[in-house]
Amino acid sequence: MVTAYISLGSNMGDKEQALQHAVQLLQKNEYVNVTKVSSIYDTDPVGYEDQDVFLNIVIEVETTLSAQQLLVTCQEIEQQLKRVRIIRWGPRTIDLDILLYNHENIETETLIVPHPRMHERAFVLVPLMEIAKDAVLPTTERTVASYLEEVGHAGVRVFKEIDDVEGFIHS
Ligand code: A4P
Ligand code: MG
Repeated sequence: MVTAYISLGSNMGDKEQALQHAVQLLQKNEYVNVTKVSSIYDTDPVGYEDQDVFLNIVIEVETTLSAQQLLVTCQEIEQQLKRVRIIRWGPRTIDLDILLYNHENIETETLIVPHPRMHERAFVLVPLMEIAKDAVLPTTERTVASYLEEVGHAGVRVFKEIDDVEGFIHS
């Protein structure tokens, strides 16, 4: 059993419902237990200018899946939610990125962990800080807190506080 952190982002359609649905699907997986959920944050888009604001969360999971299997599981959830999206909302309902997996450095064709852009993104660092303030990136042994100090909170606002995983899933 290992601990991993996953970032979820949505900027189309019912964003909050997309986040909730994705976490529900992860929790339903018999090899994954969602142990923490951050608050929901309202975040200015990073990278591409011309798009709607995002809602972002970070979750903690305990899992017996390998990192590669966890990636496939996340991609299946993206596909499952995308199906709804193609009919009604257009692209990018939900994006799931593996941030950290058991303090491992992973670099394969399909998976890089820690996520290569996480340390420069406030929309990842702010929610991660909330649920894992002592987490350390295995690449540099620097804490999430130290990266967040550098990056700052600009463009990231609390949208809704979340009390616990079950409350979020069933809200
Ligand atoms: N991949 C490699 N490493 C990982 C990992 N650690 N986790 C590969 C997940 N996937 C990983 O991803 C492309 C490929 O990355 C996958 O096939 C996988 O094998 P994708 O999700 O299909 O494509 P994408 O979402 O366009 O790319 P990516 O890299 O996820 O985009 P970013 O860089 O994450 O940017 N602004 C705000 N405020 N909030 C956001 O959530 N998100 C993005 C997406 C941009 N701006 C944003 C937000
Ligand atoms: Mg992605």
